Amino acid sequence: MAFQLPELGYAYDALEPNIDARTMEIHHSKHHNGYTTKLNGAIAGTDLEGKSIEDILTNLDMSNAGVRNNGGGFYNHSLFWSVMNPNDKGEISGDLKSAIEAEFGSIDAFKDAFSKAAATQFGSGWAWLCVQKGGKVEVCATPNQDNPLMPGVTCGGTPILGLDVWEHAYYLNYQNRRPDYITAFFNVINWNEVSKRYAAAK
Ligand code: MN3
Repeated sequence: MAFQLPELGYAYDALEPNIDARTMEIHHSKHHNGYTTKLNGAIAGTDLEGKSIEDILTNLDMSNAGVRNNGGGFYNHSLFWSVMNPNDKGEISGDLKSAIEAEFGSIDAFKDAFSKAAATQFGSGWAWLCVQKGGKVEVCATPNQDNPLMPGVTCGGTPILGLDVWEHAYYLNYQNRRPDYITAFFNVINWNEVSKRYAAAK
């Protein structure tokens, strides 16, 4: 069974004014769709066909550029859409809140660290909140479509929150103002989903 482009679960304009509808439509129906199609092409007829995306990325041969770029793109965007929701934002609470406070000292300090990682990733890439076995959380960033599941990526554990900082994610509305886009992202994070992913991964 080939990988399918996941649905957003909300309308393209649902994240306005934080993320505009045109950006969401192009990002999902063109960019993410392209990664999905190319991933399917890259694994067709190989022993990766039929494996889960997590399995493929965790055991990836990093010299396999087709699967690295498109498998990363497929997984990263699927996570990204799921951790945003205009109707079900929730709050940072429970075990996740405790883990964040233990690592960063406060929620505000975590937001600063995440925003800094997103703002200082040079060129295209992603900022992450990851969780290691045992529940310790970490903020980091990766270039291009790499992510923390991939071998040798110096960024620990399972990603539970990700922010796309490629220009295609924000340029129509924010142009060069990446920091404004990062600030707006915090208005639409679905903390209930992030908490669920924390509980599953720790
Ligand atoms: Mn993208």
